[in-house]
Amino acid sequence: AFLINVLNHEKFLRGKCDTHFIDQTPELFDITPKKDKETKILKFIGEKVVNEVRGTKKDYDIPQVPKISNIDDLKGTKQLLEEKGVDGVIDWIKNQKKLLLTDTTFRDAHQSLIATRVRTKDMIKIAEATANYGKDLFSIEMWGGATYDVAYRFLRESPWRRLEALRKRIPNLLFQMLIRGSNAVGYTNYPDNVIRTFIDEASKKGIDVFRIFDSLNWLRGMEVALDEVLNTGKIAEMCLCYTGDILDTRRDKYSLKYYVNLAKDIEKMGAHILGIKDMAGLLKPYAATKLIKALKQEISIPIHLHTHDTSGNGVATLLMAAEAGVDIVDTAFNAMSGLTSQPALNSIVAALKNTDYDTGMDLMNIQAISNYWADVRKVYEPYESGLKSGTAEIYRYEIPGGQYSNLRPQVESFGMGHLFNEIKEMYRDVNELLGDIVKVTPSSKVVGDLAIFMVKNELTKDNILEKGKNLTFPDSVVSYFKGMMGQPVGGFPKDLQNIVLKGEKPIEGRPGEILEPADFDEIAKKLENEFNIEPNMRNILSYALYPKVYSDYLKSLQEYGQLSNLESHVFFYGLKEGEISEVELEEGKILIIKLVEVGKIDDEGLRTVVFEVNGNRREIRIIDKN
Ligand code: 3PY
Ligand code: ZN
Repeated sequence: AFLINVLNHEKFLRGKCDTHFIDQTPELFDITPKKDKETKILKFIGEKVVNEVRGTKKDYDIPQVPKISNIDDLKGTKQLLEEKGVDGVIDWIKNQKKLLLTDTTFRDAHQSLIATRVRTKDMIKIAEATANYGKDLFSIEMWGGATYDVAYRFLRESPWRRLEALRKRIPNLLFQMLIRGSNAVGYTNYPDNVIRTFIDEASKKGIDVFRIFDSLNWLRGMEVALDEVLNTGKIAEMCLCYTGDILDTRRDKYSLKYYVNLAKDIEKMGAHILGIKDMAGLLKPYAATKLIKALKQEISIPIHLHTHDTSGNGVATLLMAAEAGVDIVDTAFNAMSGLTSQPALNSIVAALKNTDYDTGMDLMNIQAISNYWADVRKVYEPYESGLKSGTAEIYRYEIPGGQYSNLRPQVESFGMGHLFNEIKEMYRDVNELLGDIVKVTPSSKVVGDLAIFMVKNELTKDNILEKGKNLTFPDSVVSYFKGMMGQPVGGFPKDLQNIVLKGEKPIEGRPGEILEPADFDEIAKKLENEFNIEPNMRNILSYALYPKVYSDYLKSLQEYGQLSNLESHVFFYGLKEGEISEVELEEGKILIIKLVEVGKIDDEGLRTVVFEVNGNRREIRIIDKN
């Protein structure tokens, strides 16, 4: 706090302090922890207002949270797991005629529609209503995938706190997470001790269903994660990732037979549920019938279908799958569904009313939840992809939902927006060059990175072997060819592998076998010494998974404090002059912050931002960086 006072002091900011400055300025010692937190938050808002938003903030409706009661009486799938164990849950699933639903609004829906930006605060507000009105759901997917990274990196909040906060408010439903096999919630293979400890800790903190996949459908890449989930007594859902088109018999690499064999292996390995992970939304409605029917004859574990609605055929695919006997499907509340997200939950519920598959959910109730999300979504408008309609071109490009909606902004950030169509075509060419691979994080990132790299360097699939000899390929591509993401179906194309690796020898085994275990004690010491935080397994894991991102988050915490209690419109856009917002600093301590005015820039490039906090005037001086 002392340092903050110094840094914010007018004399210091103007560079007018000599060695007596600290001795002669007693107000620097006016430190209380509360004031310190308050100053940090005002500084954060001040910087938004002065340097990022600059008077452009819009008005936002207050999202209406449906009024509910009796949260304590709720009993759902979570209690079933606690009382009857995994076998009890699996038997129960198999005995349901109704179609069971997972809601992905808290995870994949916003990952695919608005770059994973939904903040915990917006989830907390609707959590109790979701527990009540969604009491017939099978599970809530609320963790994993990109959410872990983005929470720290862009939202400056802890994913562990999200898990804890939602668990407290949704005591009745299974919580589900997506784990990328040996890549955990990252983009690269991690040592086995990181994978195991991460799963262990996630399970203790409230994850019940672990959806495990490998980005190349390489079973060995899922072994460690599966084994650890089985140790925890939670539910192991192992995936086959769906690519290609089983209706097109000319494409025989990923045929019906391929998937059936893979599913049988997954069942043999001990998975409790088979996940069909259709990350790009390529499973056409009639293909769903064919696939589910065949699988139902060959395996006896329940089947959980995940798809994306990128083509607009998603609801049809789910209905055909239901008809063919699928047990559980992924959907998102309507306001967060469609396009690159999951098919629409409310619409599926309506479609199945008065049929054998009736989900039992109340349409008016779930409408209220969707309405809430419709208002929340407006705050995240800058993160929307701009896609306005479903597109059948996804069958040509096979780009996963989240990547498809992110690709244009990514390409534009390289100044290559005008080459967007070329890059999509190149994505297809790269897939062919690599021998037609499964494309999902992180293998999809390899294909995307290589496509952009090739367009940038004027490489084509015909000249890459010649022209690529003298080029250094992107890190993800090198790592892929080294075997550090596992082994693709059918192996690597050897000639391209030689060009990329330039003589380095690839590995053939499981990367986790050669990676040094992470040294948790060492990390603990580092956290203590460098960041002055008390280490626990959660923050040790965050450092092990994302050292740079997590360190930056801790630095942000030191500078601005906890920002998770700010309203999202304030977190993203600050306040307008005259606008008031409440922030709960800590349990029961509320700050009512009003932005009074932003002063004119002075000779030295500073602006005084005037606030009223609980009626007291506060001024914060901010350097105008523009
Ligand atoms: C993820 O890995 O985050 C995905 O959602 C892949 O589809
Ligand atoms: Zn998905």
